[in-house]
Amino acid sequence: KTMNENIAKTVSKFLSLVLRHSPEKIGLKLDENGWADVDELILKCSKKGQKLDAVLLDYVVENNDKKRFAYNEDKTKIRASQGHSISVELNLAETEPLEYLYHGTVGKFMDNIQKEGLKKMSRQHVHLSKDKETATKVGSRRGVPQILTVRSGAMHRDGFKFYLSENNVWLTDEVPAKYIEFKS
Ligand code: HQG
Repeated sequence: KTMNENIAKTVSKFLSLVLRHSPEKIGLKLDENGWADVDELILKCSKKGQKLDAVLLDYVVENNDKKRFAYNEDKTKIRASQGHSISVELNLAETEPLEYLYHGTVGKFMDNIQKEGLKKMSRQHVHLSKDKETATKVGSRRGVPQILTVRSGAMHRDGFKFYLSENNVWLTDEVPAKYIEFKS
């Protein structure tokens, strides 16, 4: 990996922390829609040891592997496109899902998921992927991946709502166990 990519990854992790979970760590305020002021973010990151300027921030927003962050139209504000644990209103449009979506997890959670379905846990939504490859990557973060197939079309017909984040992660409030196929 090039030096640039390593720096960009470090910055991405730091931004995930402050824009999704703990803005107070650097004394940053997010508005109710999760937006931070760009100049304030740059200043407060730099003060707290994460060197950052407008060029580097642009680079991270543009080249981030999952497009985790997005600017507003005039680039005065920035937010995480999904993955928050703090409560923010992203105002995502409800979107009709594909017939099947996928969730990557690990074996130790399977008993619980079979009993109570997929829950948001510490985040604002359950995260689902449009293909098994992506779900496999998500599951691999925690160990040997187990891929669950979610009958999202049936859920939608039964009244469950789905949202598509700006970076193409499917989000929903919960997935009851009866909509999950445990053999993939
Ligand atoms: C599991 C990454 C027990 C769930 C990825 C998961 C994703 C349960 C863990 C995004 C459960 C929660 C989110 C239940 C769910 N009992 N365990 N009832 N229901 N679980 O990190 O989906 O790189 O909050 O299977 O790409 O792993 O951060 O969710 O293993 O999009 O941008 O509880 O994070 O994106 O873990 O990952 P997480 P996730 P970023």
